[in-house]
Order: sequence, then C-alpha cells, then structure tokens
Amino acid sequence: MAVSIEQMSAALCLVILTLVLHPANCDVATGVIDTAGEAPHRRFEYKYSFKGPHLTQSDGSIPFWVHTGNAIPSADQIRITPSLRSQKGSVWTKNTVNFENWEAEVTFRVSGRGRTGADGLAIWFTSGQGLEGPVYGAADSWNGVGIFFDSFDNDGKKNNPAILIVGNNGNLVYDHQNDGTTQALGTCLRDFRNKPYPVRAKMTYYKKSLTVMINNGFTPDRDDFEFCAKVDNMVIPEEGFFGISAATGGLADDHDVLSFLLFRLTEPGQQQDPVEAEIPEEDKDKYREEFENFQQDLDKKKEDFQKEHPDVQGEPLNDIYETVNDREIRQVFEGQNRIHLEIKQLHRQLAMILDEQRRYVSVVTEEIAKQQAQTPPAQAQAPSLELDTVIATQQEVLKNLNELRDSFSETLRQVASVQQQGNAAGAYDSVQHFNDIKEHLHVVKRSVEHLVQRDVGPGEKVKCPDPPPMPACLSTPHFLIFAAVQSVLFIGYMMYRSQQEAAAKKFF
Ligand SMILES: [Ca+2]
Ligand SMILES: [Ca+2]
Repeated sequence: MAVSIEQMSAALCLVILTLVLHPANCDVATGVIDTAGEAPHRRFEYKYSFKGPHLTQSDGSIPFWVHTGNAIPSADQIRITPSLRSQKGSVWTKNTVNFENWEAEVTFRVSGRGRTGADGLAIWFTSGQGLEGPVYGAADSWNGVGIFFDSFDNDGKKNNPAILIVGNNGNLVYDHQNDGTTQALGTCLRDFRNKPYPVRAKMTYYKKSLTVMINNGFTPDRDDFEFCAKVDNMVIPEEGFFGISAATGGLADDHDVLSFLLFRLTEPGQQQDPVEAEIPEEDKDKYREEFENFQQDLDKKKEDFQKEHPDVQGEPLNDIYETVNDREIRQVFEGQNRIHLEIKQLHRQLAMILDEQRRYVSVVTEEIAKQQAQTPPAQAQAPSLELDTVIATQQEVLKNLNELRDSFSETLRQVASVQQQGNAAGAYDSVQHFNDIKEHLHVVKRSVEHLVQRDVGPGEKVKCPDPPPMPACLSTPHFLIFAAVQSVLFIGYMMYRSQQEAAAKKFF
C-alpha cells in the first residue's frame, strides 16, 4: 500500500511537472520545421520519461520504466553499465508508445579512463521490449530503429566514436565486426566520450523523417545542438517501446543516462490533445500549488538528511578520479592563469617605473621653469658671464681640493713610513718627520684659508642661480675644518703612541 501511495505521489509530481515545465501548446524548437515554416506542437510525456534528481523510488525502481542486466538506477542517473568488463544493461518503457510523431531527448555521459572505450550505447524504438543480446547489450534482429553511439573501432578504420541510425524489420543481423557501416541509414562522426558536460541527443520522428541532433557536451548550453543525420521515409512500427542499452567488452566505459524526455509532436493546426482540455484552470493552479509544497518538502528532507549525515557526499565515486582529458584541460587552464598573473605583475612594475620617470621629468621641468622665472631681465644679458665665473670658481675649488688630497696622501705616506721605521730610526728622524708633517699641515691650512677667503670675499661674490633641491650635505668649509681637526688628532695620537713605545723599550 505504501508503494502505491508513493507511485501515486510520483505520478502526481510528474503530472505537475508536465504542467509547470511544459505548458500546453508551447512551440519549442524541435529541430524540425513544418513545410509551412511552423514548428510542430510539443507536449511532454511523463509516462515515457525519467529525469533526476529523484529518478528512483524508495525501492530502487524507476517509475514507468524497467531495468535489466547490469543497469544500476540511482537518484540522479541510471548507470546502464559500470566500467567493468563484459557488462550489459538496459532500461525500457513499461508501456508502448503509439504517437505518430515524437521527439526524444536523451542526456548521457560515456566516460572512461582509457583513450578508447567500449562498446557503446544504443537508444531504441522497437516493437518488442528489449531482451539482453549482443547489440550494445540488447537483442539482435529487432523490429524498429536503433541509434547507436559506437565507441569501439571494431573494423579498424579509425572512424569511431561514431553515431549510426540502423533500421531493422526483424530480419537483419547486426554486423558488429564492421561497426554496422553497410547497414547504417545515416551516420556521423562525433566523439561523445569524456566530455566536460553531458552529451545530449535529440531524435525527432516527424512526418516519417528521423532527424538526429547532437549537443557535444563542450558547453553548458543545453540548446547547443548540431545536425548529425537525417533519414527520410523511415518506416518504424506504429507501436513500440523506447529503450536505452549499453555494453562493455575488453575495454569498459561507464554509460550513464541522466535523463530521457519524450515529447509528443502534433502538426500545427491539428486538434489539440483532449487531455489538455480536460484539466480546468483551477485544477492546474491546485496541482501547481501541490507541486510547490511537494518540492519544498523534498528540499527540507534533503537538508535534514545532509545535517544528519554530514560525511555522506552526493557526488558519485566517479568524480573523485580525473580523466586524462580533464587533467589536460585543467593544466592548460592553470598554465594560462599563471601567465596571466605574470603579465599582470609586469604591467604593475612597468606602471611604477613610468610613474617615477614622470615624476623626475616634472621636477626637472619645474626647476627649469623656476630658474627662468627667477632670472631678472636686467641680468639676462650676462648669464653666460656669471656662469663662466661660477665654473672658474668651481674649478679652482676642485684644484685646491685635489692639492689638499695630495697633501693628505703625502702625510699618510709619511705616517706609514714612520710606523715602519718606528723602532729602527732614532729620535732625530722622528722629529724630522714630524717637522715635515707640520710643514704640510701649514700648506693645508694656507689652502683652506685661501679657499675661505675666496668664498667670502665681498668683491668676488657672484650671485648663482638656485641649484635644484639637493639632499642636505656637508658644506666645503665645514668639511675642511673637520678634516684638519681629524688630522691633528690622528697625528697627536701617533706621536703619543711612538713615545709610549719608546718608553716601553727602555724597560727591556
Ligand atoms: Ca564498434
Ligand atoms: Ca569503425
């Protein structure tokens, strides 16, 4: 009894889903256009569809579908075969479909760690409900049509993975060794394995033409379909079961189907389905409200479950491992990210350098402008004369400084020789050396005085243009005085030391 209530609630949920997600008379792109340029009406058929996130009931069965073989249904997908060797599985509608025109949209993933996989996946519309067999897990000699997603290249022509449409009236035996190439009514080459997003196949049977459109799973865009193949004048049974099957061989892929959605197509202008008219507007509102309550209840239960079982993760085991393709894409992505960061850093540094340069240029420009503004017009005629005087003074200062440096060097040399000869030379020699040093110091003193006089001489004072702002520095007279004081101290120390040494010698 409990099961039947659940089934009822699932059915109710699907009815409401039909109303909410697929309102009546909506003209959704079907991939086929009527001769008059109008798209057919499309109506969702929940009794021939499945879709997550609550795909299974509590007993593990799928509402309105049966599964056989190694198929494993779960809440959000049906694993038709796991990636183990020699597996076969399938799912089939419980009831037959007798629509004249229809559209089936299948979302699936075929994933494996190998560069090639096997065997493939098949979507069926057949008069008999599928038995296990050699054709992608389903029976051979079927009556109807199979759309095959053939992963493995049995004939070695390097034309797999491929998609084929194969029709059969019950007499044909599938040529597996040649990948059914001679039997295919339509075919296209598409690699549907290991894609970042699920692959979508849209099969439209409308006015005796079967069109297959493929969304390759490269983007999350659900409507990004490309044409694969079309078969005109296709004869299929008037009534049949939809099914999905898959098989693995020596190589093995996971074949996961996330959803199967069936739509009934009606030609524009034809009488609408009576079911639509049967549901009054107020009932629709009531169902919608019930659906919303149901959804909220489910979300709450989900949250409660997560709280009670924090260690249980909803992710399938498959997501823990990374496929080769995923890894390559990730590595490329990471590499590009790194390059992007490096470029950004370089750009920042360049901007800083440019800023600094700009600041220098502005300071220099300001200084030049200031100098030009400060120069009185009366003196403007003789700036070169003043400049010459300044340069001459500067050169003289430089010359004197050089002399000073030479004198210092000489003094240092003499001090060094005094140190070397220290013990051997007599007291007289030492005195002589000190006299020489004294003389040199006099020379230094004279030079300094001369420089100071030149600097402060009232008659020679030249008005210089203001130099650009410089860091605070020791002025020349201060430096000279400091140097002289240091020299005197040093010489005094040397004299004191040699006296001490001489005194020490007397004791030995
Ligand atoms: Ca094959
Ligand atoms: Ca082949």
